[in-house]
This record gives sequence, C-alpha cells and structure tokens, in this order.
Amino acid sequence: TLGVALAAQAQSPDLSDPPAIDGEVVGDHGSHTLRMGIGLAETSPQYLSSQYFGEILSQRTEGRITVNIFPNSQLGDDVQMMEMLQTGTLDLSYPSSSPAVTYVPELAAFDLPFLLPTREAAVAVMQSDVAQSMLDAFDGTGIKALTFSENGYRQLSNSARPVASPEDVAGLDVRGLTVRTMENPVHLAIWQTLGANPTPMAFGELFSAMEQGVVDGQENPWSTILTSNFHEVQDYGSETRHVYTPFIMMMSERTWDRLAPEYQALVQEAARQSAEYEIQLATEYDDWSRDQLEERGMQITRLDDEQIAAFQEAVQPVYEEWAPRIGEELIGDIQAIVESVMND
Ligand code: KDG
Repeated sequence: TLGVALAAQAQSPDLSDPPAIDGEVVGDHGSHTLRMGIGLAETSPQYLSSQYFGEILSQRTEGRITVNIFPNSQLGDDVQMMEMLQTGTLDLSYPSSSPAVTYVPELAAFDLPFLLPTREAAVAVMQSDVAQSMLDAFDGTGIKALTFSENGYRQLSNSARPVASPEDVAGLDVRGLTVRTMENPVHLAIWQTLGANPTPMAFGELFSAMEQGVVDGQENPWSTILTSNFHEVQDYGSETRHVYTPFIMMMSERTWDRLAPEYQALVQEAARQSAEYEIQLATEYDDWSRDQLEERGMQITRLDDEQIAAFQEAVQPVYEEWAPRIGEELIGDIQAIVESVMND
C-alpha cells in the first residue's frame, strides 16, 4: 500500500524532539554570524543536532548569535576544514576524531578496533576526564575543541561481494577489496592487516569514487551510508562494528577569542547539549538505517559472535603495533572505563 511504500522511503526514523531550550538569555555582547562546515548531509544526526546547537545559541542571545551550516563537504573535507579553523577562515566544524590525530595523537586510541564494545561504554569514555584531556590538548593548535559526540559504529560496504569473514575482505582467488579509509594511520593498518587495499580519501570524494569503481567499498555507520545515499553504488553491507569513532565539534580559536566570556560559556554549554541530542539521534538512526538500506536493496550480512571474533583476531596485530605508540597507560584507562560500564 501507499503507506508502506512511503514508510519504506522515509527520510528518517521517528526522532525524538530536541530538548526544550531553557536557561537565561545572555546579555548583549555583540552580534556574531558563524559559519559551520560539516561533511554529512542535511538528514544526518550531525546536521540535525548542529541545527539544534544553532537554535540554542540564537534563542539564548535573542538572535545575536547565528550559526549557518554548510553540509555535504561544500566548504571542504575534514582535513581542509580543520586547517580553515586554524587560519580563521571558518568558525565551526564537526570532523571525525580520526583525521584530527595530526593535532592530538592520543585521539588514535579511538581508532583501535573493537575497543568500545557498547554504545554505553563509548559514551562513558567520551564523557570521561581522559576524553576531556584530549579536547584540552588542542590548546595552542588554533582549534578550540568543544565536545565529543557520536559518529558511531563503522560497518563495511562494498560493490564486489558479500563479506562475512576476513578472507572475504582479502579475497582468496580474487583480489582484496579496495577500501576507502579516513585519513588516519590506524584505519590504514586495520585494512592492510585484513588484506584489503586501503585508500585514504576525503569523505566528499567518496561517492563518485565508488560510482566510478575507483574503490570497491568504504566503512561508515549505517546512518551515514543511508543519508549519503551510498546504497545507490554499494550492493553489499556487513555489520562488522569494527570501530566506534566519535565526532569532535570544533571552533576556530580566532572566533573563540573574539567572543565575550559569557558567549564562550554559552557556546560550550550549547555544544554539550547538542552532543547529547546528537548521540540520541544517532542511536535512533542506527539499526533503523540498516533496515532501510536492506529495504532499498542492499544485501546486508549480519555477523554472529564467532564471525565478529574472527575479525577481532585478525586485527590483533594492529594492537600490537599501535598500542605502544598511542600509549599503553591511556588505553588501559579507557579499558578500565569500559569494564566498569560493562560490569554495571
Ligand atoms: O562531517 C563528518 C564527515 O566529514 C566525516 O568525518 C564522516 O566518518 C566520516 C568519514 O568517513 O569521513
């Protein structure tokens, strides 16, 4: 029926309304129009929560602070936009933590595969002192890191074949999959170790690279695969959940320094509130997006515990290589947070 057909083509799941905006109006400290560049589409939790961020700032300053959001990598990719923040040619951006390791190498802890087994554990880590010190470590880079939020569990998609095992990635009689990765050495190591041909590439170039067959596949949360229409060029998806990556909302330090302390405090508060909302939206989107992709014709391979364990074992060398470089103590701290959440 029409209802079913419409539901199948829905642009988003039933989403929670943003929390009511409360808190007092902040006194007049001048007007600011801020430009925010993001990589993802207008339907993404990232965009919707960024809009909420803008609404908080606007309402609590009676319109004196306005945020204009530019989606779909129109202003550049994560790497370029972070450079624009440094030079002050962009006010706000919302990259994955992964390409930000060039500024704060400790962030690479988040790129370790299978480190954060549940969303609850991931959120606890993102809200921990350990995570706060990573944000603080941006001091002096020209970037003010405001908050972590959820990018999410990354899943493999490709146009060549169903993937249920590391052998399917490597290809036994055929060549290994060419997989686009974020610009991050740990991600590169993961896919190298699995026998793929990893190709780091900006997110904005990814759709056409897949369309033209420059790469076979990529990995991103289901919500990104759906909202960026990757299913149009990718026939197969695998629920690998191989890594949970955060986003980091960032402001140019030049913009930050131009804001009155009252505005700075408000921006920080709005960033935290919108991050909470983003995590909620991302949670609501996650499984729903997978099911939508299936309805739209993507063949999805769900992996059982044993199959996940096979991937986990295969990427063990990545830990051995990278844990000492990232810092065993830091990783131990993160694992302790994970364990305390899991034992709760
Ligand atoms: O806005 C965020 C995107 O630019 C990007 O970080 C998304 O996970 C991502 C990727 O694969 O590049």
